[in-house]
Amino acid sequence: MIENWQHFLLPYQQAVNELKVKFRGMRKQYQDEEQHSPIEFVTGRVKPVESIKEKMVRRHVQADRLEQDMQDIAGLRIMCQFVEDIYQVVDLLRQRSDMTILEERDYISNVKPSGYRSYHIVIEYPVQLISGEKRILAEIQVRTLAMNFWATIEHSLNYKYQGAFPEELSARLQRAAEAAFHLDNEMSEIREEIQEAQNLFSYKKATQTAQPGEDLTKPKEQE
Ligand code: 0O2
Ligand code: 0O2
Repeated sequence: MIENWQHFLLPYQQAVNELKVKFRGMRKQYQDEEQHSPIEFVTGRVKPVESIKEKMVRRHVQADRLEQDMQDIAGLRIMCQFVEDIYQVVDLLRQRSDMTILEERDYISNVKPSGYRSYHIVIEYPVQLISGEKRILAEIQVRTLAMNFWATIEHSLNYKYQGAFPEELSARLQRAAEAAFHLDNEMSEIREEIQEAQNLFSYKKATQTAQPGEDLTKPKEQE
């Protein structure tokens, strides 16, 4: 068994922190170039020790295989406005030289029986420790805001019912998942119009906060 969890999890925490900064930096770059960002927001967490232990039992993972066999000890979530943005984010991740993609699971084309949709990417990511480099696994979940809304609610209910949903609730959740996906499709249909409105809104906001004489065509200095 792992004796010092804090020590074991330290590189995972470092990876989550670094990746959050990197993915949020990508959003900033799009904003700086006044382009639509495929990344709306980013969250991250290290799996709590109790959840790791529970998953070890459920998935029959031996302690000495934990690093290789549990891929989501470090977990990142990238939320997008549109389904198209998800695939753009995936392409951006494929091009990066600071991580290696080991696995991709497309639960958008292959919806889970629960109704769950998201695009999962498992990466190998090198963290620099005082003892040298350590390559750890991390799972990145890329999803729309609607997919995230559904998954967050279903996850809380799952916690209450321990996965054994009453049939009626399970059917309702599946219908809600379809409704969320319908919403995503509708938003995709009017995507160009939404993006035009968003550009107009950010331009208006910039002109309202601009100092007299400030040239809005020049990029703003870093805050
Ligand atoms: P801002 O300015 O609020 O956007 P940290 O690492 O401390 O920054 P932490 O504690 O890891 O953040 O929190 P978490 O839960 O991982 O991420 C929270 C971030 O997601 C916050 O951004 C929230 O604002 C952002 N967030 C959560 N829900 C939404 C949402 O529905 N829409 C948008 N656009 N953002 C959301 P920041 O970086 O703290 O800064
Ligand atoms: P957390 O941190 O509580 O979210 P398994 O974990 O055995 O189900 P596996 O092979 O590890 O499956 O990976 P999978 O299924 O690709 O991804 C697991 C993670 O995806 C889960 O993590 C959830 O975050 C998310 N997920 C997968 N299916 C569902 C679902 O039906 N509903 C919701 N809300 N989320 C889902 P964990 O382990 O639950 O951890």
